[in-house]
Amino acid sequence: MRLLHTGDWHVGRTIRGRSRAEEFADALREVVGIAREEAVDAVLLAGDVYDQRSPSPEADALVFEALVRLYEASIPVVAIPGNHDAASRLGALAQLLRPIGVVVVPRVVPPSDGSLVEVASRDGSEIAQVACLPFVPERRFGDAAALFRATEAWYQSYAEGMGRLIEAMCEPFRPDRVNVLLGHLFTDGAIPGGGEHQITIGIEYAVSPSRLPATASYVALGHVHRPQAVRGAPSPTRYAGSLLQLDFGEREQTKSVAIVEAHPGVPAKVREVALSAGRRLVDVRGTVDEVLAKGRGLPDAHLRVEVLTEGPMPGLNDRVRDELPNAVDVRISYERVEAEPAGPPVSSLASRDQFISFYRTEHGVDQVPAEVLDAFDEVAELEGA
Ligand SMILES: [Mn+2]
Repeated sequence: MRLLHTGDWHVGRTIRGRSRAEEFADALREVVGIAREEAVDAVLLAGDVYDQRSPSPEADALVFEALVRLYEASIPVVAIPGNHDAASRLGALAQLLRPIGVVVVPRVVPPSDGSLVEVASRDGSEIAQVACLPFVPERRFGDAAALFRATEAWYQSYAEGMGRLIEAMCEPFRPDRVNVLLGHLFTDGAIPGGGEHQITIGIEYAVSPSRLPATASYVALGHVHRPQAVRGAPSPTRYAGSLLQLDFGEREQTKSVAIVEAHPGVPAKVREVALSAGRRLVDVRGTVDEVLAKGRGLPDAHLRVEVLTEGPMPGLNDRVRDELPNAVDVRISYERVEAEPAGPPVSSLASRDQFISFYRTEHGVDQVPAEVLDAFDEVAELEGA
């Protein structure tokens, strides 16, 4: 059978406060299109469906539309929450989603209580059993472990416990089935994409790839935003990566979905299908003229602009933003002059001299530009200072 593995949609994510709804709509349409063209038997959605625990109605509409389109194409979906999703919210939605072929396993439960999801191929010749392992926050690990016959060894570390949890979740794997583990977790050695929350990417959360099941046909992971195969795992294992370049750490990454050809008793074969939807995130650096020229040549990208100048240039930030409407981040950079040896305490100065002292330290310059001082005087006058 053939499966499409995607995850880390993060629908609702903005970039420096700007909506990316159109990009999400395009990217989700592209994913649904690939699922149809490839005639996949199911979609595996590996968590972080939403960016926020309380998503906006707009984000909901985008996700619901994608799920309904898959239903119309008779493509079932198996989904788990990631660390960004509210498991309880997805759990409530699960009831509504079930009749349209979307099975959500919102929290860690033993296989006999619903975490092992069966999906048949269209022709009925093969059956996949998907062991669903939602993200387990460290503080909740005890609750998850308590559902199994956890021994003391489980509690030695998160990684060790997760290894045992994975083992228990995959225990029902059978050689006559396509066995899949669907999880949202961080494996040791994975290269972060840059848009993840750092706190959940770290050594204490890292599960050794060797703890992933050897009996799996395929392991479909979410959490890391750079699409990649996981080295050192006993079965074919991948992070699908995110849907869009979510932050500047993810610039230059081609996003993709994985098409998984799986049959019982053999390791799956995996193909990456690149996504073209969504704008690129691009760094632009140089003098004012350089950044404006480069930026005008990239009208479809979200730009992070760094302007190199000799010193502070009031109004430059606004000018760059005016001329490059797609600049989402503008910084002015110049070399800072070494701070002067301390004079009298700033608090003993008149407000104008306090401001001059502040400005010189803050901007690392000797002279406060005349127009800035004029502006200060104007404000000071209004304030009656
Ligand atoms: Mn994520």
